[in-house]
Amino acid sequence: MSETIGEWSWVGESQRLDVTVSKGHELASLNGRWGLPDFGRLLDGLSVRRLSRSLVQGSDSVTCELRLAGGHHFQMIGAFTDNANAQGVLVEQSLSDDVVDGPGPVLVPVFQPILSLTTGRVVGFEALARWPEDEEKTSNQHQGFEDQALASNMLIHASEALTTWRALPGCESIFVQVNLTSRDLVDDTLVDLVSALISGHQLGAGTLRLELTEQAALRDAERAVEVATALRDAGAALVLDDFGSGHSSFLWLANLPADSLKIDADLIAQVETPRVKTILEALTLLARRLGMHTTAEGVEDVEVLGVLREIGFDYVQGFGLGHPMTLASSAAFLKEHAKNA
Ligand code: G
Ligand code: MN
Repeated sequence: MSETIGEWSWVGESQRLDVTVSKGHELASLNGRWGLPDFGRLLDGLSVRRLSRSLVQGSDSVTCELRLAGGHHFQMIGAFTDNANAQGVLVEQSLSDDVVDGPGPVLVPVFQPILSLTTGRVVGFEALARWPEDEEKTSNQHQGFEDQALASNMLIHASEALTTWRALPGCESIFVQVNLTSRDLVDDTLVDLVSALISGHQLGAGTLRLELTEQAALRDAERAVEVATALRDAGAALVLDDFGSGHSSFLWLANLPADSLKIDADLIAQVETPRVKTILEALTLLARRLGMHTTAEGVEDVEVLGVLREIGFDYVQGFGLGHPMTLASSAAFLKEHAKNA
């Protein structure tokens, strides 16, 4: 289980580490403004070296696993905001570079490309969780592990992926979409984590996007809208996922300040049926009038791209355009696509 337990910032000039841990937390002893040698006294030997390497000769991103002398593990995650200063969050859980050891099976984040129907270029990716030792299972079948740990881990990995992609030529405004569940929305640490990731990695406004379904509102609709609004205020964009099937109502669309609408794959599969085409035309028009972008998901057949463009969709996503892929493959995919565009 991972949990955001506080925030940190590093001021290079004065070599000070400011740590704020939530009140009453057992790691609250880390609270304060520290010089590295003093903070180091709280840590085991290897951690001290790791910490000073991350902060003193640090590069862009900080992901530093630390162990207190007493045995507690936590992670300092964040990024440099300029040459000397860095900030981020403290997470209680162990993460490694690409593979996350959570409770249960090992999770690997993968990224599925989202393309613009106007330019044919990759405009963003949806981050998806995969459990490689169990290829057949999807995230839904791991519901037991779908807790804050999954959302936090995916948000952290997605933010790091963004910093990798946007360094590539022509990819400065690329976005990433992370799925959130109703449980994630009621977790008090979510807004803090999103906010810290956006400021720590200096992510452009709206480049970290959160996908929500109306299921997120089933527990407490008022609270869901409140948290969603706070996430948006923190600089994240909101995407209504799976719209047009299951849990998706016009009331939810009316109340949620969403930036983008993702139309369910089951509707897209029937795009060539006249009734469905009419519904999709009305939906894309409605979205545009509400100032929202639209994405057609589950596009397996590139032959329908012309019809989808004609209907008025902005973006497309699906196996026909690109399967979910590892971060390394996604960077190669981006380079290839920039060439072909
Ligand atoms: O609920 P959500 O829309 O987030 O679901 C995304 C899931 O859909 C992922 O598991 C992804 O692998 C899968 N997916 C993405 N594109 C396609 C596609 O073209 N066809 C099918 N069958 N599944 C897809
Ligand atoms: Mn989704």
